[in-house]
Amino acid sequence: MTDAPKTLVEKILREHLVDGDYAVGNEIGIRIDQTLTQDATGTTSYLLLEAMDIPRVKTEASVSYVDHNMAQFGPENHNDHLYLQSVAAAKGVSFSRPGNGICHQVHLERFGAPGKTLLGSDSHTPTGGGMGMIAMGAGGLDVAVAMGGGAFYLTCPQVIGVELKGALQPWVAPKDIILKLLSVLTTRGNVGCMVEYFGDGLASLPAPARATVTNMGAELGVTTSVFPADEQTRAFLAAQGREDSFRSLTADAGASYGPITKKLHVETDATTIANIQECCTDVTIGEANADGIVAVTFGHVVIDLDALAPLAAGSPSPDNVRELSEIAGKKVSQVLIGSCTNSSFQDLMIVAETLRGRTVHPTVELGIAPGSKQVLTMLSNNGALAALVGAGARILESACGPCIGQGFSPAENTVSLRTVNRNFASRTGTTGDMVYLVSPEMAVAAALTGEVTDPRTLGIDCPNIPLPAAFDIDDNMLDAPLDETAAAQVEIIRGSTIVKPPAGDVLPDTLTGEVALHCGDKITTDHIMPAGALLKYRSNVPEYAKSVFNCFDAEGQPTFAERCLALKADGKASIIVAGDSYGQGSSREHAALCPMYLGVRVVIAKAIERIHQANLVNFAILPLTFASAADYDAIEQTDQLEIAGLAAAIASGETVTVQNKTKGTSFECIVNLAPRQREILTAGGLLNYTKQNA
Ligand code: MIC
Ligand code: SF4
Repeated sequence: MTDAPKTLVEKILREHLVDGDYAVGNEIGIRIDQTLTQDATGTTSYLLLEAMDIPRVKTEASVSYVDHNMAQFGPENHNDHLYLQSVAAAKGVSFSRPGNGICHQVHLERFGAPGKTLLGSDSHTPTGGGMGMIAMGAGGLDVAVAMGGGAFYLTCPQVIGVELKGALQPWVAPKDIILKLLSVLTTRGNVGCMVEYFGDGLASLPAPARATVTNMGAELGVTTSVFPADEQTRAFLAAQGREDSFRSLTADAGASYGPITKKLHVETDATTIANIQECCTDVTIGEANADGIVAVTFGHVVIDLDALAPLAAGSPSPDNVRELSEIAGKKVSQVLIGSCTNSSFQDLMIVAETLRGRTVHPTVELGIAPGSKQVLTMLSNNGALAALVGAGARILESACGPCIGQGFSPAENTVSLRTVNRNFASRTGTTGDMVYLVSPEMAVAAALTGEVTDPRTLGIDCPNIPLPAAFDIDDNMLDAPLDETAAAQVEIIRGSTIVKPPAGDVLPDTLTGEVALHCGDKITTDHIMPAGALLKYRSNVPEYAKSVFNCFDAEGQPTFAERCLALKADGKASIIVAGDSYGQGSSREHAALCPMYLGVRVVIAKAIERIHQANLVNFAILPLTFASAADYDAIEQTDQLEIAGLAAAIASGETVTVQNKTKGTSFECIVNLAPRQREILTAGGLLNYTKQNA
């Protein structure tokens, strides 16, 4: 018997398989070749690495980046940087110093390599998929385990095939590809899948363009996205002086994708269903059930690049995708070009050449944050920086900055066009913000006209910016790992604002608690654990935890944190009840760690996103899903709940009964845990589990 043709995903995963059987839906453990951390999740990750007594990392490459917490109001950020630099030196980790750039951009430039696995404590780690890597986001504790040589556990994925045909037309951008895909797959219902790109359209897409697509693929809620490694990949690696890292990698001829089934609502999801019908092969739509839900099945997605037009996604969700005709002419008062999605050399050269000799519209503030020191150096050496500055752009540092609400917040009731990947409510730092996620091409058009403008109508020729034959390479801001002797001499610097994170503990067999919050669909990690000006408290859980769910706090009323701490003092657990897609967005484990500190022990939702579910388990919070959506409506905030027989349910149960003492009712919840997650919860969290299994 000959082997069935394999997808690229299957090939790379099989090469790294260390535990479990490769079958879709199974839990599998894979070897991790590379890790990355960034400072906002990194301090916790390294504190946990230290708590696990791991003397030195065992990966091929582990890199610690500083790019998020850069504002430095008070000593917290700099304390973190010094801790991170010293702990990296002590543990054999490379350290990318503040100023060297955004983790994903720098990793792509200097470390990405086809066929490797990469685990990062940041949800946009899939950027590396643009170079044929299986690159995934995870909580910092999972990354710490991987740095220690432990396997990473994931659901063996269903592979969603995306065929790209033709070639992008002038002023239409890689960003439009991922926005189009978001309009088809949405941010919901893709947990446990990976996306794989193929088709003749790949030939004209350079690696950084592909990286834009895989970066924002995180918004689909898939585990990662991957492009084959081909001549474009080789050219990028060669231009980075790293051609020796190249390896050609594609799916086998005849590899098949799908069928993929999505459960959608006939009325509220009507646009998505129409988009699936327009863009997918072999679409079938089942009968609607009593709740109006239909099963929509398709083979693979096809995107015709020749026919693609510029798109935009409006607040508060990256899948709120709009045709330009719907929003053209809207006044724009702020434009931000940057972030790990769109700040490559080619992106910023298109912007610079469009702005050259022109002036930013008087009613617009334009901010530009180059993705890395390499990008900024090249713009400065070739004169493009002068064109940007000359046109009136405000040059921001090479870091996340405004993307995570660190400054450049828009004025009230104004529209901000951003090339970033997320437009969750208030992420900019302004309540009620109105953000459109767009390509650099569309962003620069609005910067010139002061309104949402189709760049094809500018009357300017679209600049043609080929991939450079050689990038400027200078790794002087990248501290190489120390050898073991030198590492042993390093003293780890710990400022007083760095507080040891709390560990989890075993859940009681009978849990009594109160519904501390009843919230709706699409609650993101930015709702749970806001960043922006609070980001500097990442290394101090008791301080940061004061702001958990602060978007739901009402003036003059006790905050969510205060209510939870009062329940904890009373010996009661806090329980969160939520709708669909709970925990979307970031990998920040603080969205589990801080609630755990407050006494949250259970989350009951209609559905929970992958990284967040793993973080809950790692910090010994039980994730449950409603067996019937009607039970979500019947439960209210402050209801008293009791769940008995938890130990057995966690060990092997498929369901658990929840008594609602306030209403005198009971309902069933599904215990949807992989075998290893059951063991982690039984041990009282991943830290305890890892110590027990060391
Ligand atoms: C984000 O884009 O939301 C972040 C900030 O990069 C997060 C990580 C964090 O919260 O520190 C992410 O994407 O995982
Ligand atoms: Fe940084 Fe924004 Fe990218 Fe997150 S999405 S890593 S905050 S640039």
